[in-house]
Amino acid sequence: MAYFKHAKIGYEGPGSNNPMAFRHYQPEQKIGHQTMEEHLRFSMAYWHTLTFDGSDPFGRGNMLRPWDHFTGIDLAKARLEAAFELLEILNIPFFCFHDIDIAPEGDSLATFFKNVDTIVDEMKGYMNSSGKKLLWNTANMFTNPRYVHGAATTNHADVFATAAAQVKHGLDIAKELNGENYVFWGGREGYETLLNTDVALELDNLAKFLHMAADYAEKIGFTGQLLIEPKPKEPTTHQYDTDVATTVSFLRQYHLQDRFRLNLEANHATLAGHTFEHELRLARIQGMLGSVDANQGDTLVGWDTDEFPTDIYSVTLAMYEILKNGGLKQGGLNFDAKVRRGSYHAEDLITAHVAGMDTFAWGLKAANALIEQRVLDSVLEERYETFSTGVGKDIVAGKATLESLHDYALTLGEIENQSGRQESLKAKIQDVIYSVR
Ligand code: XUL
Ligand code: CO
Repeated sequence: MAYFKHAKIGYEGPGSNNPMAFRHYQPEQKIGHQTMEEHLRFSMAYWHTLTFDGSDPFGRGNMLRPWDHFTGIDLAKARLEAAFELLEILNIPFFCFHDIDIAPEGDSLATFFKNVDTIVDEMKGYMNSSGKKLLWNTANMFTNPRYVHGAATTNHADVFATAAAQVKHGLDIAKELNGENYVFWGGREGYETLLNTDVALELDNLAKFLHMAADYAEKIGFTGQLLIEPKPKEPTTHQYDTDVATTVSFLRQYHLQDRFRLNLEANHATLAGHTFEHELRLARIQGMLGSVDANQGDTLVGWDTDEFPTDIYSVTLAMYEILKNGGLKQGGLNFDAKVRRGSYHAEDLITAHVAGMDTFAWGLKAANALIEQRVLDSVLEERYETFSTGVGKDIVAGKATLESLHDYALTLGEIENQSGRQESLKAKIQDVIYSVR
């Protein structure tokens, strides 16, 4: 059965007025040494696209999907079919899911795992016939009421054990489906108040949990990357994996830094008070950039709106960091993004992805031009020039001491600083963005 009566989206170029066509995304187009498809590795998020019904704290679901007349495992099978139709129409090579997105939980953990396995079996068939791949899967350890106080950071050992069971099952699925990554987003791994929380025990337990997961992945020969997705708040007030800096320091403290990398989401960065590119930069320079959840937040509100990414300026700077990282490698660009409650037509699911894919394709072209023209590299070279000779070179080489610098400083006259030229740089970036259009 065809849920979407639409042919595969084609490229029409920047002059097109058709929302069902790409202006920038041409999978085969070479940018540098790789094609756009190889650079971008787009992925569709099952939860926002196949299961989200538009509900918010003030209103019930308003998105009636063409598969919604089914229930239970039949609904799960219908969604699966629709998912692979959408991947085909959009020419998206990867997808991501949580265990509870793909199958009903039933009334016990054993039934849930059985339901998931039934769908995974069918999923494998669709994957084999379509060539679509799993970017990552994950265990949802935040929706079921048992996780009210956390999963790996719960106060209840039986909840911890149940979470461990879900992750074991998730890693088995990742291995079975040849997933390129496996993600840990700490849904309720954080706390509301210190008054009832043993932070030290919870952090130690979280580290133990992650070591167990990495040990098991190794044992079963799962070769995908294990990724942690930082987020500062929502649902808990104080999430343990607040941002890149906090998460990397946690990983180092518990000797997990060689076993995990990071999955970075734009809206999580802005919730943490950072730009998307800041988080990407910090991960990149530490060799920790694993994959990306491509979306954007509304900076006027303080929650995770998960909008489709359409901000070309931010996306260009994000693609700049990704290219400077040497690409995403096993990672990809997963649209962890949902259509607005007002965009409730099934067709909006297609146009939203087209908009996001096109923004990233355009951003890729612009970022590549920024690198080829050495726009920012030459700024850095000039701006930090004093560290390439004399006393600066000694500082960088670790040869200077407080005493040697004291003696040197006393010989100095007035120091002449240069302008940072931020405004003209921003204007230059706009020039480059519009020149590659
Ligand atoms: C929540 C979020 C999740 C993770 C996977 O904010 O981003 O969807 O990406 O659990
Ligand atoms: Co995410």
